[in-house]
Amino acid sequence: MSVRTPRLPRPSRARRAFGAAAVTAVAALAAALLPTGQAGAAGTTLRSLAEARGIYFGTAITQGDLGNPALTAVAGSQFGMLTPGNEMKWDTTEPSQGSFNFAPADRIVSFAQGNAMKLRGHTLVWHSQLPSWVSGLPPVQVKAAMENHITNEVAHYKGKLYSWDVVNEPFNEDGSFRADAFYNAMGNGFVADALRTAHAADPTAKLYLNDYNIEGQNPKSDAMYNLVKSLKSQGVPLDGVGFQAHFILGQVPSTFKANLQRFTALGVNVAITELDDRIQLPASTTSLTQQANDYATVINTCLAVTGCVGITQWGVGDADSWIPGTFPGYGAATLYDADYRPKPAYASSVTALGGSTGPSPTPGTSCKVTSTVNAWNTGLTEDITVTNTGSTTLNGWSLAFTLPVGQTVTNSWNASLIPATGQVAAQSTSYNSTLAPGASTSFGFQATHTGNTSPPALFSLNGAPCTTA
Ligand code: 9MR
Repeated sequence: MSVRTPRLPRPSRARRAFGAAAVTAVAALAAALLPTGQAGAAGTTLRSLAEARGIYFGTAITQGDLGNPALTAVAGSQFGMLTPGNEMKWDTTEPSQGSFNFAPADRIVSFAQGNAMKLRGHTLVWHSQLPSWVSGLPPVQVKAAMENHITNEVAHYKGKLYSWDVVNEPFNEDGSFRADAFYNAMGNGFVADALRTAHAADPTAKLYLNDYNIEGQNPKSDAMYNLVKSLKSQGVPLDGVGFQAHFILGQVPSTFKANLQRFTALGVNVAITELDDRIQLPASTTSLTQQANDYATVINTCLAVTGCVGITQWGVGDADSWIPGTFPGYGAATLYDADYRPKPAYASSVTALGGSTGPSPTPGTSCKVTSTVNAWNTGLTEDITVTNTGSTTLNGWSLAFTLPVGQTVTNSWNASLIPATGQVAAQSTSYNSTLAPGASTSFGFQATHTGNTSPPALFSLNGAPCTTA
């Protein structure tokens, strides 16, 4: 059982209202900047940073993953919430009628408890990974089978789970209900029935509806919105909506935040439940930088929405992701590469959560920065020279600075800039990573702006503050 109780997002928390070669090079660069291999500054984890901000940061693992020491080391240290990828689905838990098998999911629950992680149960009622005996039942028998399934599974895990995805993916893209075994037998009333049945079996678990392609405002999210509104008005036990967030690079919807907010306005929490961001392979410095921006956008969105309780990435590293198998030619969708080295998106996620991936300042490090801006009506270029005024040779440097509001980096030279706005880290490249005492190096970037063409401020080199000329 649990060694200690991890912190739950709860109402008392301040912001909670409710309760390629380039790939290798970039990953190696990120790893070089993250001396422990997985974390940045000592003690910094996605988990601890997220919890300090009042949200959780989770991942999904499957039974087979438990035999991978590199994977479990990252999962158990960096993530505070765990979702079994497959093991709580109907085809595993009740493969033949009335015969339950919780052993695979129990192993994942034990792993989570051993690492003081919370758990999201996934999923009770779903058209997929549904054994054929259910879809083959006469419609008149489906309701009893569904209720029996929910009652047994939820009772088995009573008191052990933070939440349940009670109903998964009920809608078609046009917002109509998916004509699965449950809808065909009971009409849309199956949703309320499933929620009530789950609540009776474990009154403390948070009950969710979960779907994909509902992150932006569109016919499908409108349908989910209307369903939630109707369920809440009937007093059906429903605590939250899960937004799977299986994104395509550069396509986080512009309506994401407003969409989450219209749901929380209905009195439910929202969660990002299956986050990934797929890249057309091979990934490049450009695509990995875009991915870093996408992850930061998702995190910043959740942090900005009161009632967004947390974020779960679907899989630990790129090798564990469902993406390459389902979308041939795409992959590299997670925060970690195939060897569990943190990618640029890891660094941007840490930064978005308020942490730093930079090393602790090396004793004897000090620096001076000069910068020049050339601006026109909508854009600017900025040239920055940093001088090592300290006594230590830097082998790999990262110059952190704050970009003025409205400036967004579009490209850079002689350094990689991540993310494109706000708190930016300019990281050395292979040919300029050594900076001896007294030596200077220059890099630059192009950015768009919305009127403020001031230079960046608050420079620090490898964690040590710089003077500006
Ligand atoms: O990650 C799961 C993968 O191992 C399974 O093969 C797949 C079968 O549908 O399900 C994956 O998880 C899905 C999740 O349960 C619901 N949303 C979509 C996810 C990706 O398919």
